[in-house]
Amino acid sequence: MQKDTLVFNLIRKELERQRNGIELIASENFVSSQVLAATGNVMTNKYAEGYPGRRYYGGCEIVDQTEQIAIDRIKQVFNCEYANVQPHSGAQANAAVLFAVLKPGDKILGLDLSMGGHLTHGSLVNFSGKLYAPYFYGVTKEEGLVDYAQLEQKAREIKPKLIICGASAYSRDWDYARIRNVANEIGALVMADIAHPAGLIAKGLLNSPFEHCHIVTSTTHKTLRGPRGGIILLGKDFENPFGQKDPKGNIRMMSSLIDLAVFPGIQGGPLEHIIAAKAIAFGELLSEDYTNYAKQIQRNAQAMAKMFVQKNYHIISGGTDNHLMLIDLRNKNITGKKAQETLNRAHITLNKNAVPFDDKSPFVTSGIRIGVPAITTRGMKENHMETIVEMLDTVLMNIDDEQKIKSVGEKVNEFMKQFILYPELD
Ligand code: DSN
Repeated sequence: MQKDTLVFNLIRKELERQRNGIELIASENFVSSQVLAATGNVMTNKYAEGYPGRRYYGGCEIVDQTEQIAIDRIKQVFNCEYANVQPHSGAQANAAVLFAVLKPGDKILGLDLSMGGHLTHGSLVNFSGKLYAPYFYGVTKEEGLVDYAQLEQKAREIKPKLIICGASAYSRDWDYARIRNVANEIGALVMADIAHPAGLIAKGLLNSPFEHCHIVTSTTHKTLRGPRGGIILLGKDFENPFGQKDPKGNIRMMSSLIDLAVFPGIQGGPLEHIIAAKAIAFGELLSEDYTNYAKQIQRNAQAMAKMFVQKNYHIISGGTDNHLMLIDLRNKNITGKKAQETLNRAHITLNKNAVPFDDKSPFVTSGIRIGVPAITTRGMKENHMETIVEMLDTVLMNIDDEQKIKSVGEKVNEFMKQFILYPELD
């Protein structure tokens, strides 16, 4: 077979783009070289429907071992009783949980997408809003904090079967205990989607949902710094409250319902090469290096937020507890779309984002979301945050000056040379 230079050249260009630019997309990161190497391995050839020790195909004795290592390590990371490492993504992890605990038409209550929520928490354009009956809580207009009073009021009024917490553009910690209290009152289950802050939770830098939330899901590629994928976790396994029984007539445990929901419920063969890469990444999470990394994320985010505030940028909620911040650009008279597109030309990558109570469409938006996990992986510290804020501000304050934008782009490329990425690929 002839080497496909067309596609390999594009992969090479993407490597150069990642090396030369400043990556501020809050949901992206750079995996370690060993995780990267493992994402392209021969386990991609293997069918392994089922779970370790109980597969529908022969020849699974080796992938059984990598999958079991991934399960054991992530359980150790979060000190939890159960893990399913097969979801192909965070969306699949959430789909499996909803499939396990709900029937079509059941009510769910999640954070509104336009207030910082996730697509799979009931958005009307997503399966979660089409198959189930979605209701939403938001954030307060004044402080931009989760409106727990509204959540409680809606929970009591609507009586959803599942309350979902977790966000994709929210910079503050969560009060999981308060959500569990109202869930207990109305007999609902609580699912926490910790895709964004998972790495900080793993290291005890943010509240842990495990004590209070029945089910926890996450992606593996954001702060957890693994390959793209999802996981489902239970702090403590429990008998399913719907009375579902196994063929012997015993009430199934929730872990069993979730396993069945992932496979054969919504997925077929697991991506065993990616599960091997997850196993390696989960091993890294247990290291001292990762602990230092997680602490640096928080320090960098706080340093960056402070500098933006000094330059009169309006950060929703006034600051950050985690790895990201959401900036409302209306006082600068710039849309999120224009900011994203212009910064992109200066090799600074981030995404436009709706801000709470936004008056612009999701394609335009009034804000930008900025995250520091990727630049922290590149080796940046608090002093580098100052340089980045300066460069970003120069672009935004000279948004129609192509010469200035080009010159910031050149500075970005020069600045990034000191942060070596994947030297083994040269
Ligand atoms: N789309 C992902 C994000 O960027 O946050 C998850 O919602």
